[in-house]
Amino acid sequence: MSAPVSHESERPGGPGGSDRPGGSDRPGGSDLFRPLGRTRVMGIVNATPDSFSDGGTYRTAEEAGRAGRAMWAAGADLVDVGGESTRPGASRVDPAEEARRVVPVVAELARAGVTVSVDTTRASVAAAALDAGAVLVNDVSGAADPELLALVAERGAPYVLMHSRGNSADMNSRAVYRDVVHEVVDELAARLSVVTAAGIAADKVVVDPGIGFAKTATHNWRLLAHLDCFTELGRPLLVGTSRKSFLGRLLPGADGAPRPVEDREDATQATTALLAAAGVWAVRVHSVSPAVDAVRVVSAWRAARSLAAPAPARRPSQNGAGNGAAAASTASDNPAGGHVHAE
Ligand code: PMM
Repeated sequence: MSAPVSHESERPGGPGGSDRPGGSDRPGGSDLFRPLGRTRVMGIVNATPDSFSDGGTYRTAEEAGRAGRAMWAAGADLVDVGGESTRPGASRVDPAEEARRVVPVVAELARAGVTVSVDTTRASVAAAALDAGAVLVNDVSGAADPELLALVAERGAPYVLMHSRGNSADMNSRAVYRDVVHEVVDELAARLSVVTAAGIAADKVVVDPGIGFAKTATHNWRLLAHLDCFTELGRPLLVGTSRKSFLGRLLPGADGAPRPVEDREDATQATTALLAAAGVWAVRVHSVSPAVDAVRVVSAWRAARSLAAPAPARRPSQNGAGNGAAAASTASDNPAGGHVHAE
């Protein structure tokens, strides 16, 4: 993650950003693209029996709504409500059933003043969710359905264009790339043309590399390491790493088995910090409160880096070679020595 990837020019007012969580820097639906000088946090509410992480967590729309409101209270900028699992191998849900799962949750959250997005690939579900108060359509299909695009264009809604190949039945077999970063960027650029040709204004589109969608763990890491390549698309970037299997594979247990979903939260927050430092528009997470904290930490770090004062001079060492602690503090104080971009 070597360069800022958002198009935001503002900087936070001071270390830690402003008054998070739930403060006045949290914009409503019409303000989704207002520069905040920080990464937004999108909380996930999957009203599904079978999503890989939180599937089956909520028995009723009221429970899902309560969870969404708790995310909002914890400082989420958006809450993304989905009614169909997208995990590889998941079977498709009837659109009427998907709407039955999603719409009451969207309606309850919107009534409570929460900025809601709907995670769907279907025009009928998106229409019902927008009617119920959703302000953003999050389409993991990669703009596969012209009907959905026409609906989003007609409503003038902001739209997330996520990269994927195929569907949940065949996406794993399609995870074959020569150069995953440039192929994903090029494929998103091609789909962006389809989206705008369908009448969706380019300035309403968010792009997403689709971590875990038709990608191996190696592909995911390469994409995360080269998000700066996505700036050529000229659109804000949303990234969803939360609890995904590439984190489980990175952190196997003593038996070699991937770390289970429920124990991937700390690793998720490490990716949140990296993504915020890279300047993405938003991260999509199951656990909002630690993500909000991670974003605040990065805001403080970025603010300190952008202060006019030069980096502290290196102290002459007593023995010429220095000791470990001195070397470590010098490396972290010197912007040129860090791994992540200078602003
Ligand atoms: N990942 C999932 C579902 N929807 N939407 C976007 N834009 N980006 C993602 O990475 C993404 C998504 C799968 O995760 P989940 O089943 O926990 O929601």
